[in-house]
Amino acid sequence: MWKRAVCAKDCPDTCGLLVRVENGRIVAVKGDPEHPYTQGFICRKGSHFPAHVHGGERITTPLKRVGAKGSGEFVPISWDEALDTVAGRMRSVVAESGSLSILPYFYAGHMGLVHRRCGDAFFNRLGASTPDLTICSAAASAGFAASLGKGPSTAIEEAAKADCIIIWGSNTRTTNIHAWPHFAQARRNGARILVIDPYRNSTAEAADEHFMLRPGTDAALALGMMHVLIREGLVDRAYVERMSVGYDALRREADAYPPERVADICDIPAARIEALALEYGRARAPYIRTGWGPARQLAGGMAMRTIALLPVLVNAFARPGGGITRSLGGAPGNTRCLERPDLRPCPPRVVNMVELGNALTGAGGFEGPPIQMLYVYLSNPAVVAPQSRLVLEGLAREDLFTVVQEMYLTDTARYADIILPGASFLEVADLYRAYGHNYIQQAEPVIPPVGECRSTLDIFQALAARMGFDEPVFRMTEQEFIDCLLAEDASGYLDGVDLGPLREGRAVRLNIPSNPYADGFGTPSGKAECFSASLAAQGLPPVPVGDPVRDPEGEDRYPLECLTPPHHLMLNSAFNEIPSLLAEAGSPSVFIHPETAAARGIVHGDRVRVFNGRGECFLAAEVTDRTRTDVLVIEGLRWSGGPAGCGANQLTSQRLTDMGRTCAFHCSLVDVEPCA
Ligand SMILES: Nc1nc2c(c(=O)[nH]1)N[C@H]1C(S)=C(S)[C@@H](COP(=O)(O)OP(=O)(O)OC[C@H]3O[C@@H](n4cnc5c(=O)[nH]c(N)nc54)[C@H](O)[C@@H]3O)O[C@H]1N2
Ligand SMILES: Nc1nc2c(c(=O)[nH]1)N[C@H]1C(S)=C(S)[C@@H](COP(=O)(O)OP(=O)(O)OC[C@H]3O[C@@H](n4cnc5c(=O)[nH]c(N)nc54)[C@H](O)[C@@H]3O)O[C@H]1N2
Ligand SMILES: [Mo]
Repeated sequence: MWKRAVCAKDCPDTCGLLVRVENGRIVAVKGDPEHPYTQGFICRKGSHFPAHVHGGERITTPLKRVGAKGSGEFVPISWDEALDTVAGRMRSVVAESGSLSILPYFYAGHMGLVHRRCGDAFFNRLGASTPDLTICSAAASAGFAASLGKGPSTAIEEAAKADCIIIWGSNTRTTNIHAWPHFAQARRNGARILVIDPYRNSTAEAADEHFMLRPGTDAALALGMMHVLIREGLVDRAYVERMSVGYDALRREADAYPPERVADICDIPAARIEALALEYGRARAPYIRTGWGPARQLAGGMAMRTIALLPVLVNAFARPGGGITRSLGGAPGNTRCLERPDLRPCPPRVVNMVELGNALTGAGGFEGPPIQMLYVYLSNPAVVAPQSRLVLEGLAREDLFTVVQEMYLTDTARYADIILPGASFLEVADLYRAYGHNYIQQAEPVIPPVGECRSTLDIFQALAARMGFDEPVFRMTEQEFIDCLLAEDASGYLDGVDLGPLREGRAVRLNIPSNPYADGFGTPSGKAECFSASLAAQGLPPVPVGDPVRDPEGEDRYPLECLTPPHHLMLNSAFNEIPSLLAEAGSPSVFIHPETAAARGIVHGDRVRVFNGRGECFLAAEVTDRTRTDVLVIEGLRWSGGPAGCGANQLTSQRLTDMGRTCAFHCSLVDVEPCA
């Protein structure tokens, strides 16, 4: 029998799934052909969900550490002992150091609206520190919002009608695979697909043209395109007058970016910049898909903001198929019923999750009560957070008590004092939104929790009972939270929406326009903001500027930029637990340009050490012209199983981006050498 489900992984597509169950076990997973957006196909990772759920290494009982932190030596204990130990430790930490010395750390291991945020009420009631959820999209959102306002952008399906598609810093064919059929449809109708990315990723391989720019130079490239659009009279002056503010200031800035200057900054020939701008400006329906890549740079907010103004200048929003996409969808309902900030006994202390290394070690001028207890769920910070060496040093602290709720013995779980076995997404009910389309869907458990595993909500409700928290929210069920989200909609996304099909497990289209910018902009002025007073108020340049910002700790010491984008067969650090996928992915490797390799005596297949002042990483050399001479690329986040391994975040820094206070994951200066 095939049961309907929803993929809960952190990917824009949030696929509709069909899951086959035999004798209580999941034996096959495929795409649901009736899902209106994901249309019956799924990624290679998804077809491995049977192994993800039933893998031999899955943790199925609570565990207590018996060896040194990091050693991975644990013994099974009962749930009562595990929960009593955690609650007892919470009480003693609160008594001795205050509740703010407890830090919950979670991100997106499970994207369901209920289970992802069901720890919020608990930690608010406890008065714990609050993690600032900045690790992924904050710079991209902030940059985009400064120009076009908050909220969903152009629906990807629209792009099927475009005649010029620019994929700007997104590896669509790996990270957002259901977008590609729409782009391919446009191509069959004559559109060209242009990719702007510092390396030839799987999307650039399939494109019509690839602009292999220097990392961090997108704002300059966009200003150079504007320069040409203005000079050639391709700007829709009437629209810009009516629907934007500050165009004259932008025009003056763009004046200073003729293609010859931009060519030097971006390392792309002036003639190609000129041609790119003309193709975009003369298109009937120009469409841009920005990924998050350009935002994972120190001036990443500015990069996104500048790119987002291009469609304004040509009024792409007036042409069917034109527009710009960053993020879609939205959480319907009143998410406060889950988050419950009203339960806090004391003012919050917010800890940026990018700066976990500092928070755990007191480095970098970390202020306030030191962290005495770390509670990790739906995240693997030893692998995904920047500057791993510092994170691991913190996790190794003997005086830190660490709880990790996990399905597998990840690098983070190895440092836990107590591990709580988490149920997988196929073992729980939840409501899902997506960030790559405008549908929501509800899923019921396909099988009961494996072994003694428990859902995230179950675990927090059990802990709340032990802590004596008696507010009704700590007795609510999954279904009650889902009902509450759907009943108290503050977003307007449910207006006029028939929720009937939702109860049958089918995807339902939210009330979100496909071309939202046609109706105006969610900025303070209600117009597109070439000049942003709110950026000025934050001390940031109010008008786009094109100066790239490089990793200051590496300047003059390490000559190569290092990018650490997603791997096709992994999802951030997830799927490292599946041996067959790891085998298919091959040894962890680094892309090195042939000239760069030759200059260092490195040949294809050599074991190399990539390093900078923050850390080092041991990988196999993949000598290839898919990257630039000055750029190394490490695709994917691998588990190391120990401190000195292959995790790319050994090399990244905790330095925050210009907007959104997020991580500049693709902005690290490094060097590489052969291993002895
Ligand atoms: N298979 C797979 N799919 C995934 C994920 C995964 O790990 N694996 N992760 C999921 C998550 S959480 C997210 S947020 C999304 C991310 O999806 P993407 O936006 O596709 O990923 P990014 O890491 O932001 O990198 C996108 C591209 O930006 C490029 N890039 C880096 N620096 C620059 C720059 O300065 N300028 C330009 N123009 N490009 C640059 C990188 O080389 C990369 O090709 O994907 C989701 N989907
Ligand atoms: N260098 C570098 N670092 C990056 C990035 C990059 O591009 N480069 N990308 C960044 C981005 S975009 C993001 S979003 C973050 C992601 O950061 P995280 O959200 O921490 O990423 P994951 O690796 O998916 O870790 C989720 C963990 O949750 C567990 N898990 C998954 N599903 C379930 C479940 O149903 N129940 C339970 N109990 N556990 C579950 C998984 O086993 C996994 O260990 O990483 C960031 N880190
Ligand atoms: Mo992400």
